[in-house]
Amino acid sequence: MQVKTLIGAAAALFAMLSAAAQASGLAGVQVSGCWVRTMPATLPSSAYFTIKNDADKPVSLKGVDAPAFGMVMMHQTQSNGSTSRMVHVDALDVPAHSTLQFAPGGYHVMLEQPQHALKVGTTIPLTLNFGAAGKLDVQCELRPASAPAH
Ligand SMILES: [Cu+2]
Repeated sequence: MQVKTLIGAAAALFAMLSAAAQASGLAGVQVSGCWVRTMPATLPSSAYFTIKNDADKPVSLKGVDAPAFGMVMMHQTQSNGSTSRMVHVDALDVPAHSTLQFAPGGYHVMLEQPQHALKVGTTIPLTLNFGAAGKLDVQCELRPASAPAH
């Protein structure tokens, strides 16, 4: 079930919203298709993207920064029948030659305390922190709360 969801989300990637690694420690690592489900200011918004690691060594995502928000956390939604809950994620490994999806129903970046009004259709920057390997910046499209998962 979850794999199916991830594949569906992959189909929604925006090639134009991609970031190439600048730091040599992240050569071969790309972040693409970033978008945000934009919620009213009192509710958390969520960011989704795809990390593709074409390098010969694994990388580890240690955290995400979003200057547009006061609080940023990596979460995983875990579903168990009719109930689902969110679990905090400290770090996520992306093995060599593999892809990691942040997608509705799975991994997401929870964004709280927006620092200014969020305008659907515009973009906000996100910075993915891979520890000693370096950081990657990506622009994320603000989509409405009703945006389909894929
Ligand atoms: Cu969450």
